Amino acid sequence: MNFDQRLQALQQAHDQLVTQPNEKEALGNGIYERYKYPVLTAQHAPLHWEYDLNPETNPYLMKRFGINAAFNAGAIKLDGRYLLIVRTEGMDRKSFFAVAESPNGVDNFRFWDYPARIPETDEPDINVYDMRLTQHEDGWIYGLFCTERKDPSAKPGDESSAVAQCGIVRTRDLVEWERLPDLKTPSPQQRNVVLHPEFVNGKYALYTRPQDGFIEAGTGGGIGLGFADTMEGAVVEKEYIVDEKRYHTVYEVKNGQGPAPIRTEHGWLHLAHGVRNTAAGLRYVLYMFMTDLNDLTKVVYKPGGYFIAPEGEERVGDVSNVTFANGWIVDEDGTVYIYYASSDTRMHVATSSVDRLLDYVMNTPADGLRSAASVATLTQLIDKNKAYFAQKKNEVA
Ligand code: M1P
Repeated sequence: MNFDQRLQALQQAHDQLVTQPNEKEALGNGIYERYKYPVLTAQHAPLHWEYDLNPETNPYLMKRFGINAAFNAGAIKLDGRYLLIVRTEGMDRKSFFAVAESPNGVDNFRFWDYPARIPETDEPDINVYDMRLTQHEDGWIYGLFCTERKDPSAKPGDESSAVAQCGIVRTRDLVEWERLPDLKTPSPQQRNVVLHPEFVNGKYALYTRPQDGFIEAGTGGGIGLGFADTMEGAVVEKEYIVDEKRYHTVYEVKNGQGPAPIRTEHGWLHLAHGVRNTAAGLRYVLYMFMTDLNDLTKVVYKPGGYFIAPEGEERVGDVSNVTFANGWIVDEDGTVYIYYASSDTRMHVATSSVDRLLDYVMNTPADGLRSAASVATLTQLIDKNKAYFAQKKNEVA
């Protein structure tokens, strides 16, 4: 195959992938429907990112800058376009942000021509990832993300220890980005920090995830909430734990807020991830809860167990057995597009509606925290169903 033939074949394969119509699963679980194909993968990266397309300087048409994964995307709808700000990871392991756009939210996602150009602070970021976008009532769109740098106190020879903190940018259009100082909190490290969309008593409210070390939440952990007077040098003096990690649950090791919560008439709907330990390593699943409209520290509903867990091919990837979500979009008609990543490798979508998510969160039994409580909950449901069918039978007789 010569250069031109190879280029044509690559273009054809790329076009086919990017324009592949997606299909909603037929039955689902009543809460949401998954879609058949991932919405974004490393293979969605434009050819002009990965290849030097000049036959004189790249006669073998080989990859010059390989993309390894496209995952953990923040999401927003702007001017009728569904936009994801994707954690795009090169083969060199560095993540960067890139925007992908779709006309309908479920397929035809295409990356913009250039990755996002995120300015740095005086202390350069080594790795950046997992941006949460919040359209704040102050008029700005904020992007809060994890900025990772080598731990200055790492012992000689330790090339793994890192410090994770919350980087902050703001924009109006996802094209021009203004970098603000990193968030300051009382915790040694932070990941999964998310800005609440409304002021609370005139202050910015931020969900945090206090943690002692880079991986371990340690004595920290739980989803915290703190308040800052400004985002131009944001400082959270105190973190209130809203949703703590707990023994023998799907969030026993650590948890973290997903995207910014959705305001509903009953309360704020939250999507989060929870992590448990297994003999095969950590397992990341998504779960939901609701907080009080007037008191963000108060969890008013919390269904037991997971909302989305990795299934089928989703179970395998660079970091297997992981689902992670930091973006969702609510449409004008109440449809909710839940963007979730699987195994630190690719992006998927599941759709639901605000009404269905409210029903799920408000009417699903809570985790009873003991096997006997699960049996009691199940028995109650079976009794209810039996009584219902007995009554129907009587009505017919
Ligand atoms: O590898 C799974 C996830 O691990 C981290 O999440 P958390 O801080 O909650 O443990 C992040 O690196 C995340 O990007 C990644 O998907």
